[in-house]
Amino acid sequence: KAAKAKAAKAVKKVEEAVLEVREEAKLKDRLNTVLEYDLHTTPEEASAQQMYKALARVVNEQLRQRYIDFKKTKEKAEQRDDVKKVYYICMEYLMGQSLRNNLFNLGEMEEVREILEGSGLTLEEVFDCEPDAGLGNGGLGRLAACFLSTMTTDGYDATGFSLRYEYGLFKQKIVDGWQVELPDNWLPGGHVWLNENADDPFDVTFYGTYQEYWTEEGLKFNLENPQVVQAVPYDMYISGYETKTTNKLRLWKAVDSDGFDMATFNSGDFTRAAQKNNSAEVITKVLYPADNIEEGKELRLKQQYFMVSASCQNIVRDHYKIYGTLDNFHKKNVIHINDTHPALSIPELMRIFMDDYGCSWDYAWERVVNTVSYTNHTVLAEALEKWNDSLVRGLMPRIYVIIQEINRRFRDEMNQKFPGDWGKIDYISPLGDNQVRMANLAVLGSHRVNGVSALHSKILQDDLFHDFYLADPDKFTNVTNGIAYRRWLCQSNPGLAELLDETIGPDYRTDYHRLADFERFVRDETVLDRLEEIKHANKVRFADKVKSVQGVDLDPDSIFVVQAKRLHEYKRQLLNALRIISRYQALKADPNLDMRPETYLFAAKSAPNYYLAKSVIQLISKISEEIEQDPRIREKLKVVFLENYSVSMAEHLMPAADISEQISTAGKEASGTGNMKLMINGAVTIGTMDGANVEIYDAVGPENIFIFGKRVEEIRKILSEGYNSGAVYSNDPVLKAAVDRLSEGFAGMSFQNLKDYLLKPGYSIADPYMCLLDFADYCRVHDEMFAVYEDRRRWNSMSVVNIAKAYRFAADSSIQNYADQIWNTRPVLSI
Ligand code: 4GP
Repeated sequence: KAAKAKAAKAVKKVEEAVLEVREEAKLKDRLNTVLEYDLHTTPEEASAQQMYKALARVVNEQLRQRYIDFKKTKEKAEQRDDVKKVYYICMEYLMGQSLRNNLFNLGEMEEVREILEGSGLTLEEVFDCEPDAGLGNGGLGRLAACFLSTMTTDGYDATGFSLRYEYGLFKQKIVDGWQVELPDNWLPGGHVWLNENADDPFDVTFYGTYQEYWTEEGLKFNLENPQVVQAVPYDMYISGYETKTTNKLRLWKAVDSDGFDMATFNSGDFTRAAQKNNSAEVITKVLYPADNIEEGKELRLKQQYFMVSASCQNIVRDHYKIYGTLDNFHKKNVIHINDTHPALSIPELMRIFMDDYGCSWDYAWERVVNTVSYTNHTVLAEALEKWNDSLVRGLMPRIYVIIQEINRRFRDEMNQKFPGDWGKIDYISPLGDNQVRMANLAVLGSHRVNGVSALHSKILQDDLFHDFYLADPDKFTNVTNGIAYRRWLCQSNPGLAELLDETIGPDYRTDYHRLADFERFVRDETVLDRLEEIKHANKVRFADKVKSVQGVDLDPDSIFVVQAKRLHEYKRQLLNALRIISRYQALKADPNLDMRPETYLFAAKSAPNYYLAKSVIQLISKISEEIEQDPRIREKLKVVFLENYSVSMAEHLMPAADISEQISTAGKEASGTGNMKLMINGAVTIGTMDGANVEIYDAVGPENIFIFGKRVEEIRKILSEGYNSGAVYSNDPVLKAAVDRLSEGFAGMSFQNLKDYLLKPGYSIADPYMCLLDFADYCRVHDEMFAVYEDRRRWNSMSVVNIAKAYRFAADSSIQNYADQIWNTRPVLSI
């Protein structure tokens, strides 16, 4: 029996090998066909660009086929009670490049490497031809991308919805230290991944004159002369790692529904004919380049409703097609709204249920609330969306009427809970002060609300949404963010991935818990030495990259200190800069200071109209410029502002970092995910007790992280007593010298404005994010950290613990939590 089983196993293996060889041959044949017939070249003569295009087409075709195959699996699951379709609606998906990711997931990287051998091209050269799909700003958009990819690997039936922006996040150029924005025209290289479905559009209605009237059947309405815009879907297939599951990200493009107005054009009014088209198509022209900030512009609201309306119509239609009823809508679908941007899903679903499917209010409301869930991503007051009533009413008259009714019923309900407490009720209502408050709408229209780290979720309950929490505590929960570690570790850091394969075995690639096994090697000298070599090699690789794109030399033997994230006051790049200034001053005073050379790497984009953030970029650039002019100092201290931070740059940067700077004012960073990407690549964190840093601290223990600064409660207390940055400044000579140096400036440019910001009236609060308050502690802990860095054995063992404990921040864990606590669903396929 045993021999038989063995033989059967051997036969199966041979069959698999044969299949693989055939697949490989197929891949090669298909590639050659595309090169020959579509691009009119040969594998030997193809340029890197042509090779990228051909490979992308072949891979996209493969994914399309897999998507079709997976549909059959999904259809079987439609009758299961424990499975729902997950729809993740988000204004941003920061996808980055796709070719490497897809080849890696499909297990085709080595085959393609071999195929390329004959062509004289390297994989890297080919990957470099792909523009990043930068359809997002920062944390929120990258999280959506990590989640969609992880849901796919983990076998969920998941669909992402967003917009097909013609221009992604701007390209950043630094000119004389100042950020300049250039358009990111990504489609010429990126559209190969977008599969147009011109036959399946939806109509989205704006404006019009709205009138209600009574008939025998009740209240009816009429909308005259609306603008109807067509939403045309473009599907990007999403691959998962070692799985048959294939999902899609559906991106909507706005198209003028009447087509081009030929009559007007023919009558000679060329401009008006073109303008009419433009007014529809401008909706999906460009991504708003602001992160953590409200953009109260009409076009932004139009974008939101356009995305929401097309997506919700699509979801309801597909459901009805399968089941022929909406009775089970909430049992079969999850609609997750990522931040408040898609909150109009709530009234839009009500509209579709009532107006298109003839449902009653109560029937519709029960289904909508039980389908929708909402994640909050920021507590910053300036990021909580509020829209003027008149804007909403003018743009979406029917939706406004529905929001009014939601508001009326909600206030009645709250009056039962908090009788007569109108102050409270006014505060949490969706309508008030002539505004539509999107956060209130999102909370009351969802059955679950979550924050993105334990601390942030607690702040939501205790503070931002406290009254909602009192009314319905069970609605609130936490799901800590996570990262797609197969991308951020296995793909970006092949050296480390190989070491993990050798030490703990490759199972960690499919089961994130296994990563924890790496901690066993915390005292293994061979492993620690390997880790040191891998980090060094990554630093060399990164230095080469920086040299080629920016012409700057980095010293791989220096310490790489990295702060990479959007530029924001609360993230406190200015605190980092102040400390660097004080380092510079110390070195100036004593150029012979015995120290290992330090390299400070900043990567950050600022919102285009955020003047203060742009000043900070300029400050960093000018410090860098001045230091470069001093040969004695530049050997020891180097500051580099990396231009045009993007997902693909992050993929090179994370593996090369020694130190991860996570220094936001406590209570302000909802979670952070860069902290997780750096940690899993072996960097050690210096940070405040904020966002997910708190959980990193819990995971690695106090001896493997460097914590400084005031805690949330301390900050609250100081603020209530009145924070006086001037007193902090006067009492600390090192700090004072650094701040004073801002007026004198760097490389001939004064930064008096930043000194004023930190100290002076003229700003309503001086130093609102308390850089000065945390400065001394920051410097003290940094010194400690540098001292520990010199103990290479200890440092590398800290790295081991950070890598091992990062298993807690695998997006797979977050997705499992969403599925269990919020969505109440399971995978269609298990890995
Ligand atoms: C970001 C938060 O600032 C960041 O802490 C969090 O990790 C990320 O969302 C994902 O949850 N918020 C935004 C935004 O990007 O635009 O509000």
